[in-house]
Amino acid sequence: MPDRLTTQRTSQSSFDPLNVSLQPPPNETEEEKTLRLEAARKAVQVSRNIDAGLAESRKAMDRKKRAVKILLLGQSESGKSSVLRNFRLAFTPKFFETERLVWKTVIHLNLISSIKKILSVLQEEWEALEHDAPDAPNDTPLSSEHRRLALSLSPLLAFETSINQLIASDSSSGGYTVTVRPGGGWKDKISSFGRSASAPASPIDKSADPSQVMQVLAACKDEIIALWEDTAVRRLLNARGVHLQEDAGFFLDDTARVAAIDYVPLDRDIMRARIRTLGVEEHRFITESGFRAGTEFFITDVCGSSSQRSTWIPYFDDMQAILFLAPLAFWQSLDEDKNVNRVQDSLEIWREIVGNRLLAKTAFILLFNKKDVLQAHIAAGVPVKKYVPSYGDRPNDVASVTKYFRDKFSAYHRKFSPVPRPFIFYETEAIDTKSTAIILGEVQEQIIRNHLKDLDVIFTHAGERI
Ligand SMILES: Nc1nc2c(ncn2[C@@H]2O[C@H](COP(=O)(O)OP(=O)(O)OP(=O)(O)O)[C@@H](O)[C@H]2O)c(=O)[nH]1
Ligand SMILES: [Mg+2]
Repeated sequence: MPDRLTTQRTSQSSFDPLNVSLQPPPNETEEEKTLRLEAARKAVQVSRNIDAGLAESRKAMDRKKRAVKILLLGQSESGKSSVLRNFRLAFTPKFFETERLVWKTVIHLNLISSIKKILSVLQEEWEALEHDAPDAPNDTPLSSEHRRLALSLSPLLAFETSINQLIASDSSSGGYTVTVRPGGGWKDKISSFGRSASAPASPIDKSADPSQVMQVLAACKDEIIALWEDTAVRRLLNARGVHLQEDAGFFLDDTARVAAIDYVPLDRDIMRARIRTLGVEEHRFITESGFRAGTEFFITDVCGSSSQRSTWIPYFDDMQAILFLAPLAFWQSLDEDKNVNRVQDSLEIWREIVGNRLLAKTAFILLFNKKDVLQAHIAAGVPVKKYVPSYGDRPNDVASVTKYFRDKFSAYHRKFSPVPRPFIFYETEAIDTKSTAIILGEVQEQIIRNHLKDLDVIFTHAGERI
């Protein structure tokens, strides 16, 4: 009885070369026939798999086209990753919850980084004393008690090195900022320790176990507080220009809470944790809550360091919106170049980005982030004119400073945009999750509304409706 494949083939045109090649050879044995049919079945299966794969990738492309794509830009430490964390807290709270304990390890590393800085200042002081002539006057504020404290805290440094080796990129070792390998793999590495019931195999593994760090931190809690609250240590830090309170990821004032064994990071702690983004990270998620729950987002977060900005360009294509983070830290220079004022740097990037033709259809949303830090500096009387002479004799208050810089950003936006587009601007404080959630809700709504409008146009032209 002819098989189905043979029947189909014979019913088609005999001029089809494929058809001809699939014809059974003359004098085919039963065994050859079985093999041939098996090969044909496999070929059909392969072809179906390819079709399914193509359909799947077409669907994925279509999904990506409909998804909302946002690019976070701005200099290093402007708050891009913090805004992303706020986004996840506001719109994917269940997912956010699954990562809460991972942040505990990052916060512990931030705390140890601050301790490491204090210990290195103490060490420098002791080394300077050793190099002084024996009869030189010894006016160091440090005593043997400081040596004891430093010694008792030194094991923390070994833990920090081990955990960094576990999660960090090769280029980051030895610094004070937590830097992880690109992608989310580092989070799995931290979580896997918590999940594993068995003890780690080697001593290095053991010291990289975040729960071990937790134990040691809890045991050293009183020494950490004593060191940080010591007036001689504070004086020495001031004398050397080390202002830890101004550092990103500063948790020394919260040691009693953060180093407690049962510490669970608060939302605000997670927003204050510092972890430098390396490379470009694309985060895809579907919103669980909010006005338009179920919307798919692709949010791309980048590294803001000057040397990494060329890596942003490939991600310009097909973005609905750019959230541009620009803290008004007029008193600060870039870490990577002390001669460049931070606000001037933000303005330069802004000018280039708004003028980029690849982004002509992209909405720009400017966030003057770190509003709280600006308020604190203005309240402390830091004069804008000293750092930005063109500010002149305008009033040294938050409203005037904000207006001054907003006008500059707005003028660049108007002058350099390839097409006219609205200037959208917010003042934000990414460590305040409530106010940030409200702003992100508005931003999300604007972006989605524009995106749906665009999609409608695209799909109507193509003859299909979404
Ligand atoms: N006080 C205050 N701190 C903030 C605010 N926004 C962000 N931070 C902190 O600033 C530090 C840097 O923020 P990130 O979000 O890591 O900065 P980033 O732009 O992603 O930096 P890179 O990854 O290096 O490009 C973190 O410790 C944040 O907690 C804010 O509005 N106020
Ligand atoms: Mg970042």
